This record gives sequence, C-alpha cells and structure tokens, in this order.
Amino acid sequence: MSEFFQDPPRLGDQYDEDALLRAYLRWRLPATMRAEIEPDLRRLGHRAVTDILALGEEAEASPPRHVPYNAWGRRVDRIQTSDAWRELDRIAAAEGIVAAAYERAHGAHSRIDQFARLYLFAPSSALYSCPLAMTDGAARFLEVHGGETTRPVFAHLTSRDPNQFWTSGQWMTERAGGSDVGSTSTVARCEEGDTYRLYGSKWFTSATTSQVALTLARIEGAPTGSHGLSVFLIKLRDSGGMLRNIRIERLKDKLGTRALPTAELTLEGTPAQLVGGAGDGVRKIATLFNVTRVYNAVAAVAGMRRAVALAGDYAGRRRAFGKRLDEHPLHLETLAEMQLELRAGFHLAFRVVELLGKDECGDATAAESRFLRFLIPIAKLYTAKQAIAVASETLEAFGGSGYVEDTGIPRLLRDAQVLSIWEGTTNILSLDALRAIERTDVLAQWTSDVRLRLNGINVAGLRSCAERTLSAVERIEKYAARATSDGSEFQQAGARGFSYAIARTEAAALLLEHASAQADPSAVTSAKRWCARELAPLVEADAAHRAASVRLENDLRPPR
Ligand code: MFK
Repeated sequence: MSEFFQDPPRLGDQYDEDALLRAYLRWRLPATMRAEIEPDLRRLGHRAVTDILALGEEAEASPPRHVPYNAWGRRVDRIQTSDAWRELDRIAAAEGIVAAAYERAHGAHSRIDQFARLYLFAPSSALYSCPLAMTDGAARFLEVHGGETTRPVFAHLTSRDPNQFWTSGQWMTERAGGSDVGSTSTVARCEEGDTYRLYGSKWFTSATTSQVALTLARIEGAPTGSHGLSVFLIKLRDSGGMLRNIRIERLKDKLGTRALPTAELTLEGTPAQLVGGAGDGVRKIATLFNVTRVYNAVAAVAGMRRAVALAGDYAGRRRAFGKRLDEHPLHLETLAEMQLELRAGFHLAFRVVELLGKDECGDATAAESRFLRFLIPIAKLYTAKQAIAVASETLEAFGGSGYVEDTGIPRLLRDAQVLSIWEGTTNILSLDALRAIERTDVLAQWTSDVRLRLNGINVAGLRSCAERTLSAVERIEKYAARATSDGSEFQQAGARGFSYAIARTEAAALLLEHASAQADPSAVTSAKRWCARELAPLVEADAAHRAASVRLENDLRPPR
C-alpha cells in the first residue's frame, strides 16, 4: 500500500509575498503615502489567507437560497445568505474597500490605495467583490448625477462603519437585452415630482440582498432606444424588511460565482426615484459601469495572482520523474508565461486605476480623460481573457487534482469565466473601444503618448524592446487608417484584434517604463519577454480578416 500523500498548496501572506504589487507601489506612490497605507495592506494580505479566506470558503459552501413563501403561505421572497457572506460585508466596510476611494485622503492616488485593497480582498471573498463593484459604481453615479436627496444614500455606500454600510445592486439586464441595453422595456409611471413606480422584468440582477439598486426604465411616452431611458434609484425594502413591490422569480443557477445571489425579478409598481433627470439613461449609467469595468479588470488580475501563487507553490511541493515540478524546464517555462500574463495585466489594470483617480479628482488632462474612456474597455476585455487562460493553465498545472472539486482549484476557472461575460462581453467592449475613438483624436493622442514614453526608455538592454513596441504603434496606426477607409464592416470584424493589439502595446510600454524605473531583474526579464511577442499582428491579419468577412457572407451564415 502506498504511504505517499501529496502536500496541498499553501498560500503565504498575500501582501508580503507579492513582489509585483509591492514593486508597483514603490514605483508609483510617494514614500510617505506608502508608509501610511502599508499597515492596512499588510493586514489585509494576512487576512486574505486567514479569516477572509475561511469566510469565503464557508460562503461558497452555503450558497444563497430563495425562500418564496413563509410557513403560512404569505409571499415573502427572502434570500437567505450565509453568516459568512454577511460577515464579508462587514469586513469590506471596515477595511475601506469602497470608502478609501471617496475619502480621497491621498488625492488622485487614493484609487491606487483602494484598488490595492480590492486586489488583496477579492480572490478570497467568494465574489463579494461583485456587490462592492456595484456599490462603488453607484456611489460614483450619485456623486456625479445625484443631488441633495441622494446624499444620505451616498454616505451609506461609502461608509466604513459596518452598521451604516450599504451595498447597491445594478439592474440593467432584461430578457430582450443583455448587451443591447437600449431595448429595455421596463416602464416608469410618474407619481409625483421625481417619484415613480416601475413595471417590468429584470433578468439578471446582481446583489439582490443589497439595500438599494440603480436601474433603467423608460418613462411613459419617452422615445425608444437608449436615449429614452432614465436612471432610477430603488430602496429595496420597507421598514419591516419586506421587498417593496418586487417579486423574486428565482435565483440563477450559474457555472460559478455561486455565493452571489443573482436573481430574476419582476417589478410590480416598485417605488423609485428618478436621478440625474429624464433621458440619456445609458450615457448617465455609463458613469457606473465604467467603474465596475475597472473592478472587473482588477479582479481579473487578482484572480491571476491567486492562481499563479497556488500553481507556483505546488510546483515546489510536487515531485514527478525524480524531481520537483519546478525543476522541470518546461513546467517552469509554463509558470513563467502565466506570471508574465499577470504582470502585463496588472500594469494595464492599474494604468486605468491611475487615470480614474486623476479624472475623479480633477487632476487629469483632457487627453488623460479620453485615455480613461478608451482604455477601460480595452483593459477589461484583455485582462478577462488573460484570467481565463491563466486559470485554465493552473488547473492543468495541478494535473488531475486541478479537475477535482474538493481541491478548490476548479473554482478558479469557473469564477474566471464570468469575467469576459458580465460587464460587457469581449465583442461588445471591442466595439465600445471603436466608439471611444470615433469622432475624437484620442487614438492619435494615445499613439503620440506611447511614443513619447517609449522614446524615454534609455536603459541599454531595453532599447531594442522599445523599438519593437514603437513598430507595433506604427502598425496600429496604419491598420486604423485602413480600417476607417475600408468601412465599418471591416472595422467591426477586426475590432477584437485591434483591441488586443492596443492592450498588448500599452502593457509593453508600461512594463518597459517599470523596468527602466526600477532595476529589478524580474521586471527587466518580463519586459523583454513581453516585447519579444508579436504585439500587434494586424498588418498580417488584414487579408485574413477580409477573407473572413467574405466567408461570413457566403458560407458561414446559418441557413434561414
Ligand atoms: C469583481 C467584478 C465586478 C463585476 C461585477 C459584475 C456583475 C454583473 C452584472 C452585469 O453583467 S450587469 C450588465 C452589464 N451590461 C453591460 O455592461 C452592457 C453592455 N452593453 C454595452 O456596453 C453597450 O455598448 C451599450 C449598452 C452601452 C450600447 O448601447 P447603445 O444604446 O447602442 O448606446 P450608444 O448609443 O452607443 O450610447 C448611448 C450614449 O452612452 C452615448 O452618449 P451620447 O448620448 O452622448 O452620444 C455613448 O457615448 C454613451 N456611452 C456608451 N458606452 C459608454 C458611453 N459613455 C461612456 N462610456 C461608455 N463605455
């Protein structure tokens, strides 16, 4: 009988062991600010592998349950969540995971502090990061579009006091429109002033246990399409804790994110407050989803970090063919490529974090505000795809055990898969990036900004990498000019490749800047490795794209 039992992977303190996070903070933050926030980050890094991790696992093991009726047959529509899920809410508040962004104790840098907290918290939180994303997006929406009457709600959403903290849901998706939000059919009937009643169905509602939600509806008589929609704030429950004219149809049975109470709802005359005035609802609620898309990007890199930490630790414990996995060159190479994806994605995500912080504090130049609008969809879509690939590779790095549920490893992939779906799919966001450059000169501004940054790379060993990246910038420009002249069908068909090229090129510039600012060998090696890849294979793809469009017209259309 075999006496052998494999050691499971172990996680160390997630702040102290994260050389990339610490190097990035050293690079970007003044020493005084770092000294101020470091104790909080170190504590969170420790909690992420102790109490928060235990609560996350408990929440995952006790998913939410819908209780439609009470014992006496009265419709109650309660959602029962675990004690652990509720405790994660209290911890998130006390750790300032939303609040730190709005206290603005460090001006524009406050977003770096706040997203570093999220980065440490998210992978252990059983997706409590989702309600926090919605809460932050709603807070920003209310800050920009709200008024005197919504100020108390804003104060709850940004509180550090667990007894005062509220979360917000965001209910945009309907049966007829997941991506196509403009087809929303919920109707708003005016009662008096800004008070309305809403009638309709919401097909995917995040965080249904929240105290408030933001949603879209069409005021009776308003035009069709997204301009005819308006944004409404709903307080979900009355003083007795009962839902206010909201029927919960069911909770969704999802591939992953199982601790998250995602529900299907019917609004049956739900009282709601119009916020931000009537009309242009999609443009206004973009304030919210541009924040939640940044959360998505940071959660994606945080997920990669967790996956890499587990796979890396395991490689030092597991032996095969007479040596440890990390002594096998090919396994080591695989881990290095995963680590590289994490590094590139990390820089891309935190680039938009920095821009968001500047924009919110009024410190961004006009060009930087445009870069933010343009790079949010790019960072979201690219990091989501990276996170899925890295999670999948992690399962493989564990062999059969990576496919067995009670190791906890399969969850990494189930929870990563959603990142490219919610908050705008890869295709929707690729088209959004095109929309961001339409009618503005942001692309030209971005290319000249990247050129300037690359021309500033003077470290001898990195100059050739900067030259390669400069040639990617040139290919992007040429491709964009041709795509514009070739018309919208060609431009749309190539939008994914175009977005990926921009993501890789921006990441290359950031990796090079980081490597030349800090003579850290791993930063230098990563920058060289990343730049050795084909960053913008767009010219070569030109003919293929054309052929694909033609094929699509002639062969691939499903028969009618
Ligand atoms: C830890 C992880 C956290 C994540 C948790 C996730 C929980 C998930 C629950 C969900 O998944 S919620 C549902 C998410 N759904 C989406 O994100 C919707 C995806 N669809 C889109 O983004 C479409 O592109 C969009 C609905 C915006 C397109 O709609 P339209 O009707 O074709 O809009 P149009 O005409 O392009 O834009 C209307 C206005 O909005 C325009 O402004 P103007 O009126 O001034 O011209 C646009 O410029 C503006 N706009 C659109 N997208 C924008 C934007 N403004 C700023 N940023 C954007 N991204």
